[in-house]
Amino acid sequence: MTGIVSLPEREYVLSGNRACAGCGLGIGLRAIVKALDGKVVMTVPASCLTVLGGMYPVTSVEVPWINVAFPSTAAAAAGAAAGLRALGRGDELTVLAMAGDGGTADIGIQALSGAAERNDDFIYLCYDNEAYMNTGTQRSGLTPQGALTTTTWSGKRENPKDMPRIMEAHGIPYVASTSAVYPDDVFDKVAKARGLHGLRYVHMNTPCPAGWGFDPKDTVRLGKLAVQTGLVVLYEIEGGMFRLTGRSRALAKSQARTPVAEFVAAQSRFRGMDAKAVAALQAWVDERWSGYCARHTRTTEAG
Ligand SMILES: Cc1ncc(C[n+]2csc(CCOP(=O)(O)OP(=O)(O)O)c2C)c(N)n1
Ligand code: SF4
Ligand SMILES: [Mg+2]
Repeated sequence: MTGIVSLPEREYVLSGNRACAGCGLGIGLRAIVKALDGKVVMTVPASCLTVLGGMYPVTSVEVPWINVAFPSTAAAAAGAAAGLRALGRGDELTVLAMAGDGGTADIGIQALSGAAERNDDFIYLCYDNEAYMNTGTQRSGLTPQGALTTTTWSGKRENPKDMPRIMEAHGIPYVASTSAVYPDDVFDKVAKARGLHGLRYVHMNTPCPAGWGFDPKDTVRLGKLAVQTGLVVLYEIEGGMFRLTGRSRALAKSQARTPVAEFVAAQSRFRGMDAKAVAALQAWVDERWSGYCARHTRTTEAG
């Protein structure tokens, strides 16, 4: 396990990019590219990630990066992986498809599902800031229930899709859930994915001060609070075996989760939620959490 102070010092994401102050995406991206030693070719659709990357002829990221049409991130990555293999460079460079929650769970899911079914050889990383942020905060299939967006004026009514579970159902070799505010957890999971072959899926929760409605100085605090409540869970599934990791693993032992009400109260996107809505969200989190703990226990008991 990598500790936060032992992450490689080499930086591939330069300072002075165009993301908002306090954006969680930059924190996560730095750890991701470090875990790949910069030996990566990325495919990226329209998103805050494109904005962070910058406009030609300048860029803030020192790795090759192909901007692709919104629905085709996974298809482009499959093509890039096949091309590298044909050139005999398949072992030298990892292909990383990286898209937002809208570009993954809604608009890109068809190409992603096809690539997973074929077990194409690349890492797909969804950074989940829980709405279409680049275009001004519209709801996505991963926006949490109760959140106000410009297309859910009275709060979103539905719970988000469980994207890692959808990917697990494809029978791919590796699925992981992480958070950008735990760069060591991000690093370890991407490094592990790098050492495997086939379609590897990593889901990264990414706090967004602009869209969630909190002060940019609180990005890490909010991201950690999401994990502390059990709304975001750190885990990995390898060869069908489910394991909690990092802070979530410690929480499963202590059973000392923070009430979701604390997380809700810290963001203006939830200002429309009444006590009943918060209780419903808590019940949803509790049920999912017991499912995760039960799966983790089954794995540890199986040795
Ligand atoms: C086919 C297509 N539809 C819509 C858009 C407009 N668009 C660009 S970025 C974006 C939001 C992307 O949301 P997400 O994937 O969650 O990434 P985020 O902006 O949150 O980082 C949209 C709707 C587009 N570029 N192409
Ligand atoms: S809108 Fe959110 S995700 Fe996008 S750059 Fe700003 S803080 Fe980051
Ligand atoms: Mg998004």
